[in-house]
Amino acid sequence: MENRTESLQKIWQALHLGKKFFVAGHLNPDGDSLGCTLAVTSLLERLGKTVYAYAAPAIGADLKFLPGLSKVHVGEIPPAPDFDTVILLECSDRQRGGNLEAVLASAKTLVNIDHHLVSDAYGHVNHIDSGASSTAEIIFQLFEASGEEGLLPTPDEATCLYTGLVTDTGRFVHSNTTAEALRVASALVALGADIQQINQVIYFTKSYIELKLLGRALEKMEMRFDNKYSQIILTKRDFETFGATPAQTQGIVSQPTMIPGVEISALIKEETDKVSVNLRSRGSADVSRIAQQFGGGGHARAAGFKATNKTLSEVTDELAEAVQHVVKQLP
Ligand SMILES: [Mn+2]
Repeated sequence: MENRTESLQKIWQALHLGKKFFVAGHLNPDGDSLGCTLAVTSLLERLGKTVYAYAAPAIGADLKFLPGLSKVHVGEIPPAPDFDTVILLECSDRQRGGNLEAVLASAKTLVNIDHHLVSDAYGHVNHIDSGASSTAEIIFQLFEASGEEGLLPTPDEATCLYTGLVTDTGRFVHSNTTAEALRVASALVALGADIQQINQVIYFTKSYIELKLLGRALEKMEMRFDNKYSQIILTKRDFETFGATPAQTQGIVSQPTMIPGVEISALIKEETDKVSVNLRSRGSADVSRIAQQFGGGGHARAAGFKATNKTLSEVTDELAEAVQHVVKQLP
């Protein structure tokens, strides 16, 4: 990346020049994607701009507390888009935002702000900083680069950005928890980010159904390959028993990696039309490579894939074979 300050200045030029903005993150937005969409939308409104904030469905129940969410058009793209400036956040390629081709084509200026390791420079203005913990960290740096105007996030904007930071760093646990990430977090708290609410809603709220499903999952946890591999299989019947959906399994796959010696954990879910798999690694094994063998992807420590033409037992067996191969090579 070119000099960070210069690159942020170019974004500011685009913000000042534009009048009619479209702002969006990626499909099925996470905390970073949605938090940044809301913070940038609010900033643009303060600058007197017309803004169309967009998010593609669905928005997770745990993010519904974010201030300003009612302004976001969920899944609704205007029929004849005529935005002069489009800001895409968190999108490593121009398709990540969903079905936005007409919107992107209408833009005189496309601004791309992202922190993914592999990211296309598809915008007229590109700010891709893979050293940043989150896009929220970059947006805070953008505020700091506002120069004479001295613009800083409002308490609501700070809440949105802190949500992006805390979720992308896994509550300041993942390896992207840098000194800069913590500096930005500290500044956001000083600016009034409502961390009590964020923590309560995102980390200390689970439904009865989710907790019952977690109980079933832990009961069904199996250890294989010298206790280095933990496998949890949730069948259609398990979901039916509690009236749960496969989306209500957040956090389950990470539980077994707390057991000393477990290197890889898999959550295998039998869904109506597919089998989906979440993988976690304690750090020695790269589970994204396993996921890739099955047409999926992700990061070294967190990855996944979906299989549409295989039975639950086929996926389970083929995955175990791939895992065994990796586990054997670990020291
Ligand atoms: Mn992110």
